[in-house]
This record gives sequence, structure tokens and C-alpha cells, in this order.
Amino acid sequence: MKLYTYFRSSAAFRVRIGLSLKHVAYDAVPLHLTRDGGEHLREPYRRANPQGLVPALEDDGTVIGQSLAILEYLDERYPQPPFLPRTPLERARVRSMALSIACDIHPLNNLRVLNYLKSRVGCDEEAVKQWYRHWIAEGFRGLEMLVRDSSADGKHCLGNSITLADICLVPQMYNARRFNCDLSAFPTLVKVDEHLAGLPAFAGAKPEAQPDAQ
Ligand SMILES: N[C@@H](CCC(=O)N[C@@H](CS)C(=O)NCC(=O)O)C(=O)O
Repeated sequence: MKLYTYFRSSAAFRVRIGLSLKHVAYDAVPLHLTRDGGEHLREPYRRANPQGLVPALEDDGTVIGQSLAILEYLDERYPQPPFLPRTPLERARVRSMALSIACDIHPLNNLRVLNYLKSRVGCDEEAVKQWYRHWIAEGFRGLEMLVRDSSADGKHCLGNSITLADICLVPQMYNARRFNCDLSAFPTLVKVDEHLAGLPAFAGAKPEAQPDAQ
């Protein structure tokens, strides 16, 4: 398998965690998102993944984009350890938490959005940082309550094992810290992250542990 990745991409961070949890070996193909206007926006990558976003996973000659689609694919191909709980209701709760990050927080703070705010809307650096922190706080407010209700041990988003929600939470917490977000209102998320971020699959997937880290 080949993973098109960028050390700082939190969506790629999710997939790196997933591959590691499943013990799947892969070749990392780094794409630099800011150098020369972005390697992800040019050929040959653009042809392989027309969405022009990172990550993408290539398996058996087929390229799959979207981190959550990739994670569900890995989960179907390598069922152990499972990324989703057993009951339909629990699976829905996990997906709801994962999607609150992947659909409601992350896209608003993506590089292309931040670049647009700067170059087209005329926001200065401070306004862009405020935007970033605002959407994280907005998303974490609801997530904090969901995780408080569904974590069994204070170490996982739901129950007492790692799920798709945890795989999405840790990279988003990493980004929140990188942008100095105030996390004091989210003690449950901080505690879950503290536990997970130290586990080998999560620690080995973080940006500074990647070969392309700067
Ligand atoms: N929903 C996509 C998001 C992918 C995404 O936005 N990736 C970012 C890096 S985290 C990216 O490629 N950004 C490039 C850009 O904004 O130009 C996923 O989950 O894979």
C-alpha cells in the first residue's frame, strides 16, 4: 500500500494512526502542501486523486481519497482490532463524533480556507487565528458533552476501546494545541487525548515523527 501524506496534515494523521493500529505496512509518499504552490494540486497526484487533498491510499493500483473512507476500508479489510463498536447504535454514536470533527471542524480550518481568508477576504494573521480557534471551540463544545456521556473509562470517546472517534480526536487536539486554543472548557477531551496520544500507534503517527517533518 502507498499512503500519500503530509506530516502536518491531520487527515493524513488519522490514516497513519489507522494503519498502525491495524499493523499494515505501507510506503509513505510525502506531498508538500505549501512548497511551490502545493504538490497536491499538481500532476501526477491530481490525476490519481482528483479531489487534490491529502491523504489518499493506493491499494492494488486503486487510489482512495477521504480519510474516513480509507479508515472504513482498512477496517473492512483488516477487521482486527475493530474501529467501530458492535451494536448499530454505538456505531452511529462513534460515527457522529468522528464526523463532528471531520465534517464540522476540520474543513473550516483547512489550508485552502485559511489561504482564502488571507488572500481574498483580506483577513490578517490574527483574524485567521481567531477564526481557527473559534471553529475548534464551537465543535469541541458539543463533542465534550458527547464524550462525557459515552466514555466508560475517561480514556476513550466511547466505551473503553479505540474507535474511529478517537482516531479523529487526537489529530484535532494536536491542531488545537498548535494554534494555542484554550482547552480549559474541554477537560474530558483533554483527558482522553492525554491517554491516547501516548500510545505507540498515535505517537508514531504524529507530525514530528514523520520522515517529511520539517
Ligand atoms: N475530508 C478530507 C479532508 C482532506 C484535507 O482537507 N486534507 C488537507 C490536509 S489536512 C489538505 O489536503 N489540504 C490542502 C489544501 O487545503 O489545499 C479527508 O478527511 O481526507
